[in-house]
Amino acid sequence: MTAVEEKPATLQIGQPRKRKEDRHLITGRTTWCDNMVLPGMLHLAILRSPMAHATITSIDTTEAKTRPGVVAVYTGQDFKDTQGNLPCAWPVTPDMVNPGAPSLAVTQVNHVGECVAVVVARTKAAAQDALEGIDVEYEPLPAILDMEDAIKEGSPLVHPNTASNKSYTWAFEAGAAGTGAPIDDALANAEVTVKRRFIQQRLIPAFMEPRSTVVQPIGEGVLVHSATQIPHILRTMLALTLGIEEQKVRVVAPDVGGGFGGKIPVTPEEVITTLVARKLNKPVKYTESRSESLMSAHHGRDQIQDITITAKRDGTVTGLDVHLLADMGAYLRLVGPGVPILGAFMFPAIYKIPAYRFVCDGIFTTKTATDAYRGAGRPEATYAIERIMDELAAELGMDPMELRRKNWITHEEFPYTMVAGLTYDSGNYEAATDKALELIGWDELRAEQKQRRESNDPVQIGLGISTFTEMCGLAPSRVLGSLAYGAGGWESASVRMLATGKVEVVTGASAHGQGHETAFSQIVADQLGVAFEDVEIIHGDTQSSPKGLDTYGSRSLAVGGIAIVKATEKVIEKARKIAAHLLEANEDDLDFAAGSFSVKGSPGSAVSIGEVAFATFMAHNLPDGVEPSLDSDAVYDPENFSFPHGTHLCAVEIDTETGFTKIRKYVCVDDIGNPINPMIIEGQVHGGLAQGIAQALFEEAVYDDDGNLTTGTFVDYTLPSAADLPSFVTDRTVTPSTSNPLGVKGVGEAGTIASTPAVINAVVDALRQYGVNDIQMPATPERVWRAIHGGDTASGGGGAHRAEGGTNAYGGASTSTSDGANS
Ligand code: MCN
Repeated sequence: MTAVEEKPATLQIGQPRKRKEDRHLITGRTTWCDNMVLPGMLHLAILRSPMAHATITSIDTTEAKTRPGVVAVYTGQDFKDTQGNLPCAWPVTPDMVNPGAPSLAVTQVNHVGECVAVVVARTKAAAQDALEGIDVEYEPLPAILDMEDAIKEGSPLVHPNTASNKSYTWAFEAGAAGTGAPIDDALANAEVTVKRRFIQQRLIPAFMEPRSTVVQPIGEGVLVHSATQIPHILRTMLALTLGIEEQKVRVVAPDVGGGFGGKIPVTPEEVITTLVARKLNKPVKYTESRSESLMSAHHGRDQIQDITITAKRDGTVTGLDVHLLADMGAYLRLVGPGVPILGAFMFPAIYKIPAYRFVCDGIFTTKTATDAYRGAGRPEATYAIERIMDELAAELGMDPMELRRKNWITHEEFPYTMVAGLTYDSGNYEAATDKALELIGWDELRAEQKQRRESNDPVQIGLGISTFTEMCGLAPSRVLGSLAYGAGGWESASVRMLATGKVEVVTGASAHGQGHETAFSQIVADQLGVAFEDVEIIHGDTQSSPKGLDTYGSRSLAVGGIAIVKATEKVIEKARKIAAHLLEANEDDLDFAAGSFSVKGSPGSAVSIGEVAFATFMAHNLPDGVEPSLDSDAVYDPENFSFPHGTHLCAVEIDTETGFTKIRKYVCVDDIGNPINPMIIEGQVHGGLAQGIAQALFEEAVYDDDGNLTTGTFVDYTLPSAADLPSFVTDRTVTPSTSNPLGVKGVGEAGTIASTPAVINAVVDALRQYGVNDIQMPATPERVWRAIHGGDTASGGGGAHRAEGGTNAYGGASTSTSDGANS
């Protein structure tokens, strides 16, 4: 038992370990899909619809077929019997209308950018050039862009096979447990009522690596490499959609450069590449251009929110009534219909609201389909409730923080069952808020605000609050089942001790920038008492990791991480049996600490888990009936969601002469339970903040009246850069989750969910003195200027929100805003 190299075990959980995966990501010594070159590989280019809505009357591919290097040209007609429909796994109501979504249009196009024909050629350039040789004739149909118009009697239909442009109505109504308070009573008897319409503009998940797929036919099956968040789900869905036996489909998500939800669906491009590769029996690669990505990869948000809050004069909230119109775009994507429904559980947020109603209509328009985008339904809900709490405070003449304190769940009241049905296991809103107020210097800022108002300073200050919570760690399978979601919420793990004491861990989570290899290694190192460096995390390949439900909904730690804990516990139990045998002791007399089994009371009599692994490999001296392997599997189905929360405070300076908004200070105190890796957490929060602030101030997908995306490049779709953002002050309180053994809550979406209302509340706070009580996002300088100087605050979107001359409004002080190396 000496072949094992012993390393001192140190406590890893809670340490800011540098990310293991970054060396190869940063140096490019890695596999991105588009880097792959296979013998005989062909390249695919896609002709996309220039029309928002049209009948395809003819497609002539003759000339394209004669172009140099071209191997084949296909249209929807070629695959009309084999392509099936793209899967939608979330039929939110039994009568939800799903008109079907072909990957390659056959008779009609329903949004600009829809796939119409493909060229397969020996080089990418040849394929791209030959697209010009395809002649498509379209008979235009009316573009349908406005959700309210789309559901008016007599509106033209997006899909000829549906009776209306409404896909579904999902409704929920409840009075808080024991109160039975109906919302209609709350509305009828309210002392104070505040109504607002908030518009969640359409956003584009602009991941760093464009989508890319390489498909290699192997016998009757396929090996699919794809820049996807969901290799396991993609495998099952490709099998079901294309009728390939599932065991013959292997999906690999190699290193994936970000997703933010944008790589969740099964995409038309993945299906088309698979169809073409099988038809030609050759490996085929497709990588989208950035313009294709912005136009055709799914979009996020796009909701009209009508929200009414009722309260007593003393500020006690008595009811909340929410009606959403949610733009599905032209088709239902994998989880698109369910995204706004996730929000249904989050509108009541942290407040004890006795009566609640939520109704959501999912609407078809002739725009790119929508689906999950970082936060998926929860940023929208958080925005609406946190904005309307400020409006209620203004109506009552009350301090907005005081109103929140009056209505939130106090820390003694946990666990607390919300009116929307969720039971929040733990939280301490008071602690996070007190810390945030102190960090930002709230009272001083209020004093300065007063002074600037009185002196009519051209630069005015606004202060914004977001005391948010969210549900993540998706999700208990039975809850998903009750919501008609088409999969479970479990996650799997395998932990294998090798002969040399090193450890291989297979996880069903599929990282695309989150640093799982590092955080999961930290957990395993502490559990087994082995060195952090001795743990290898294997993921993202359905052959080596056959069971999994992938990465989204900030679930990988709170679900996948716990599966790993459970598997290590089983390994330790087995090791204990073998150790007892080796030490000639009773199992119950052994202690296990820091990777070593020792006999209680005689610490000199000990054996390390590495030695046990070696003994297991040798198998010369194992207890009777014990198999010679030291490994175990676990599948963990969480008992509850996790509920991160926090207080985000934002101070903005508004130049009343230019309308430019500068974030003077942004402070967030997040509570995500026990931290595994504070450095990763910090990165996740920074990236999340950048995306949430981007919604507030910068980004909007804009369509013209004909349904063309006019923000189809990064010149027009104004993604902020680091120079556009301030240095963030981040801190934490720790209130462990009581629903999982690590006490952890997710962090991957928190910054995005919390930050948008904090910023807009600050902007409105600065503008309230001019009679302004709302501003349409993104709050561009033009919109802010119009709000101050009188006029329409809804127009003026899509414009750049940059400091003049492109200089950094933050004096070059911006820190990194990335989530990690590849986000
Ligand atoms: N973590 C931790 N301690 C905690 C909570 C989390 O150390 N108490 C670590 C985890 O171990 C993990 C990371 O933080 O390394 C994020 O964990 P988690 O909250 O479980 O989220 P997921 O890993 O499931 O990631 C999904 C989440 C989502 S839904 C989006 S969208 C998003 C995000 O992660 N997209 C991202 N962060 C992203 N980061 C990058 N770089 N790129 C994306 O596309």
